Amino acid sequence: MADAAEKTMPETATAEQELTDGFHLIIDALKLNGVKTIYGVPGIPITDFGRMAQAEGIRVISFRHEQHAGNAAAIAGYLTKQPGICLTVSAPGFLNGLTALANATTNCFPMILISGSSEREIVDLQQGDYEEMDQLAIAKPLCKAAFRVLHAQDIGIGVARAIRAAVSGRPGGVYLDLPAKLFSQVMSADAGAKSLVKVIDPAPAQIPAPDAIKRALDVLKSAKRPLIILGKGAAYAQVDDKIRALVEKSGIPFLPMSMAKGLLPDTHPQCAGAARSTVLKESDVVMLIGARLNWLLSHGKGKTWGNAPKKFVQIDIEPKEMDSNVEIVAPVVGDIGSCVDALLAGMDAKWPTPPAEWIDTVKAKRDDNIAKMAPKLMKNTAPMDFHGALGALRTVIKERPDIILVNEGANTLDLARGVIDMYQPRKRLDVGTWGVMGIGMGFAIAAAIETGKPVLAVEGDSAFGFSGMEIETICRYKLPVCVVIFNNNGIYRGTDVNTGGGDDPATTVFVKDSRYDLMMQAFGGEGVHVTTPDELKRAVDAAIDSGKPTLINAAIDPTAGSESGRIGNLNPQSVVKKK
Ligand SMILES: Cc1ncc(C[n+]2csc(CCOP(=O)(O)OP(=O)(O)O)c2C)c(N)n1
Ligand SMILES: [Mg+2]
Repeated sequence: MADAAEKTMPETATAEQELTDGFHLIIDALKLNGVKTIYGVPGIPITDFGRMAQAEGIRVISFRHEQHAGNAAAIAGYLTKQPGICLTVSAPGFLNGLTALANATTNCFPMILISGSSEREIVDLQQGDYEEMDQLAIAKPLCKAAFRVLHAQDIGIGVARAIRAAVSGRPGGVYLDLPAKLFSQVMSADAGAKSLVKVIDPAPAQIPAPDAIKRALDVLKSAKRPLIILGKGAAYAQVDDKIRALVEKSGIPFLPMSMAKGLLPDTHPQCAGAARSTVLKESDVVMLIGARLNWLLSHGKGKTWGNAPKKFVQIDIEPKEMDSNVEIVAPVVGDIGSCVDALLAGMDAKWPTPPAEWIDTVKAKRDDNIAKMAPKLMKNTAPMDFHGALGALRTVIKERPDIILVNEGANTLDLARGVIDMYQPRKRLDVGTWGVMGIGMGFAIAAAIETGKPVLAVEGDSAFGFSGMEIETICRYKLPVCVVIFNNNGIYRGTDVNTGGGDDPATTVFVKDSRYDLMMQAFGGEGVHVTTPDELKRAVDAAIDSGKPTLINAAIDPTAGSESGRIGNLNPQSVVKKK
């Protein structure tokens, strides 16, 4: 149709008839590429843009702080494999969103931070514009790619580049800088429409080399005590059935990293989650699937990995990941679906199962650890300790495995990860690679919006504080989110005292017995205070049944936690004795 119009009418005449502008071209470019939701905070120069996007059918979720909008976009990207979009105002809003962008990049979540910015001419001469900042330069080192669009006719290409950069190869955060002037730039609607780009095959398959597959299979075949480690890259790939087939065909015990829990159920007979230290120490061949040998796996060496010689096979889309910490004897570079397909194709019907001795060792350790834990999870006392409270939540997830669990804190995180079994892929969302506090409400909001499933956010009282104001957002959008605060009066514990002896509280404690549930009531949500695991279970069940925004203040014994949860060993020590 556009071609026909062009033939009969000179371009100037078309332009007089119908115009478009930056606002609409950005919206059209996003819609053309399937963007359905924008997470952001309004203000100059993007307030009207948000309104127009809403008018054009994009869902625009307004937050109270950009970091949480950014975290929402990031986890939307993880859950959907489409880049999540975060929209911020210039300078301070941009900076608030930047933590989430950097965190997304670190975690390989695809997102695009779109920020309005001030006028280039003034920013570049540093003449003191409203919210002046060279945002592109600041974003660059913290994300996978960063682009700026200066002309309306480049919006289509700019958006396309941002999308492709976010999702292709190893996914990550992308920054898109849109100066205020761009929004009101005008061009002919016809030329504008033609300038838009629909990104074809944004994350193309990357097929592994046949030699690499053969090498990997040879190493696996030679193993006496093999182990598979599943990372959140494996969960992100959304090739759940293939991964399950590979694990089951190989017969190899698997260890899920935190966000890969549920990719295969934690109750699967091959799951070695409850025998983690044994399998890391004693395995001889380890195949990493979408998991990196970073600090979370002690860099693949040292005490955690024991003295048995190890060979590593690694499946990753990023070639630079290989040999990042230790030698990888069989690197398999490609997208996880293609790599798993090729491995499966190379495993014939006679593929040997791992020696029974190894399987028995892993099973014995796992059963033993599970049996040791069981009585701790059944304690129904007040005040609750972490295990008693988590025992109740464990049952909730067992009964309702499609709930999405968001989890942050120190003890609240580490213990929940161990106690709460997951049964379905991508149902556990947590602090990820950095162990960052503050993802809670942003992740919970996006999880509810993107999946339509109920969300249970299990939050340390400190962790919750980082994004707590977003409970208003949860109430405003009437989201089926139940927040449980493990309230132990502080960071790690609520019992520390001021080491200087003054009137100020210790650095790690909060107001004693705070009633976070009353905050929720202030916004019209349900607020419940509980003191026993039974009460906790009843309150969570009621919240999930009703689908109403709910916050449960769960009083936890303030003495129950330990310093830094499970990673206290990372605290530097002073040679000077503690006073
Ligand atoms: C952005 C950020 N700031 C600070 C920290 C350090 N930190 C780690 S855990 C934590 C809070 C732990 O307390 P809480 O959430 O109450 O969990 P608890 O151990 O008490 O269950 C903090 C502040 C962090 N990880 N990230
Ligand atoms: Mg706490």
